[in-house]
Amino acid sequence: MEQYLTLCKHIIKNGVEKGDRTGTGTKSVFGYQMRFDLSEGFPLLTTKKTAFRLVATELLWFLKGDTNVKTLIQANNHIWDDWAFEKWVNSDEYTGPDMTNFGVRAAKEPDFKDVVQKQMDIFCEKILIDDAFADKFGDLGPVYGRQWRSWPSKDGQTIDQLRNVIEQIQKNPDSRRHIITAWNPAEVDEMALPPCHSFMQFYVANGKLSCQLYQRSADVFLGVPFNIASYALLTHLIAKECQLEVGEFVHTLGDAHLYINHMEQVTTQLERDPRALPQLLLNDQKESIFDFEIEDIKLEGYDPHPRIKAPIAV
Ligand code: DHF
Ligand code: TMP
Repeated sequence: MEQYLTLCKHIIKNGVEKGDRTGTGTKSVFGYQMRFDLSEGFPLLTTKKTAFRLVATELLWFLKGDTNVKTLIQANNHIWDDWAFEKWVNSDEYTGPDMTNFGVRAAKEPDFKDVVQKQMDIFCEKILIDDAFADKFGDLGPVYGRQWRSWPSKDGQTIDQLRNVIEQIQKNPDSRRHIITAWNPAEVDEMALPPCHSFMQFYVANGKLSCQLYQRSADVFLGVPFNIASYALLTHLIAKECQLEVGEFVHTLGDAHLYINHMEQVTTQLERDPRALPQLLLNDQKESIFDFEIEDIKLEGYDPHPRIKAPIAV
């Protein structure tokens, strides 16, 4: 995972200061590529503890075509809460304290952070117990799961891009068209967040499956460690289904940024030495990746440095 640390150093050295949608401020570079040989171990950061359980439950949520945070909250995964919460606090139904720009304000004011957390707890509770509320405010719009599994086509049908790609990898491995895109221009406006990891391609050579991702926007401290692990896991799952070995994960970034309020955390991380990578263990009894549950995915030998907390820009 040296490559990840090299990316951080590259942004610190060459990044330009740039404002951004969230009002936080970043240091940013445009265009960067990393390659991870998946046969060398599972690329989960060792220089800070990264919650693989959250990566895996999020990926299973995408694979099932789900777009409602209710399923994630039931799995005790809260990484998408803020973007559903935002819809609720901006709606007429919300009657609590003013939540304008709650993300930026919570990152700056500890007292306000507590106020947000209280409303967030109420929100999560309502999502879990009230189906109508969850249908209305838990759904993030036509995000990843919807586009991967049921991209709406012109004739009113839907396209299962993931199933089609798996079938083509099996039938026609040399094809140069193993593509899945989450970027649907007709629906971007309806999404809580337009897809960051937007476009992927698979490639088969020498009995190995590789994957390349184009990520248009990359929060290098918080999002990228999750994104690397998520696509590595996806590549392992598809390789297993297609009886192939794993090759490389090629990660291509568009706007690669470090948020200004993550700089101290990044510096801490850069002082640490990377450790041996863990190994991924997948349940061999499961025939299809569409049947995978969290119990079927295990990681062995993960011995990271401690977690480093950082505020997320909403
Ligand atoms: N917005 C921004 N600004 N950056 C992101 O990385 C991002 N990622 C999203 C949605 N919106 C985003 C979806 N993925 C965390 C990681 C990935 C993720 C969302 C959130 C995160 O907060 N990770 C923390 C805490 C994890 C935990 O709860 O234990 C971490 O320290 O890794
Ligand atoms: P943007 O839509 O203005 O680009 O903001 C999205 C932010 O979220 C940006 O900092 C990138 C980050 N992000 C990731 O890095 N990885 C992800 O998987 C997701 C969903 C978001």
